[in-house]
Amino acid sequence: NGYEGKIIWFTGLSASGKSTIANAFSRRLFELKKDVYVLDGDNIRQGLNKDLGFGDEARKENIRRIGEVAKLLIDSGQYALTAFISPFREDRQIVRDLVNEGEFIEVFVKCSIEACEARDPKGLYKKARNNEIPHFTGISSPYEEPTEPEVVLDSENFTVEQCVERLLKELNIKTH
Ligand code: GGZ
Repeated sequence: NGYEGKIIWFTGLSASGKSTIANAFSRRLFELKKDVYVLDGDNIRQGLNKDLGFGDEARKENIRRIGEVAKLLIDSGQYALTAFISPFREDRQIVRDLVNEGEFIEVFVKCSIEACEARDPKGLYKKARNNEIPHFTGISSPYEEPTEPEVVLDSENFTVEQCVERLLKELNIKTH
């Protein structure tokens, strides 16, 4: 391959659409013959990071390890798409500093807490409101919005397909 690997780092609230958009984007990149891999809760928090919970320190370590894995993927020439809340600015900056300039693309999946809570696909917001889940992002644990993300995707007002097309444009990926 052409060794054009990058980290595409999706950040946003639970139920904002990070995983859905990352997976749709990865299918599009695959069709365009790019080497791509998606890291998300399903393959990381169930495996490598299953020893980690959701306190501030655990989230920090979660993001640090994911950053190191994503860096290995770009070393192998892949697009590493990561879909984690990654609520702390400092932790996202640490990952940015791990790789070369231009190899870390921060994508803020922007969706209001009200809309995320209305979606509530797994019933987690409801549980968090009932104090059944401690430190829940947006309710009892902070989410620090990116101040200078490379891309902002408004997942509240645009479809997954529109967000994917927007990303291809923003990243200057040729589709022909
Ligand atoms: C936030 C939690 C929590 C708490 C479990 N706070 O919507 P989901 O279910 O599928 O995605 C959320 C996921 C968040 O894990 P991340 O690794 O992305 O978080 S972080 O980057 O902050 O480390 C949610 C579920 O795990 N979940 N408990 N307390 N989300």
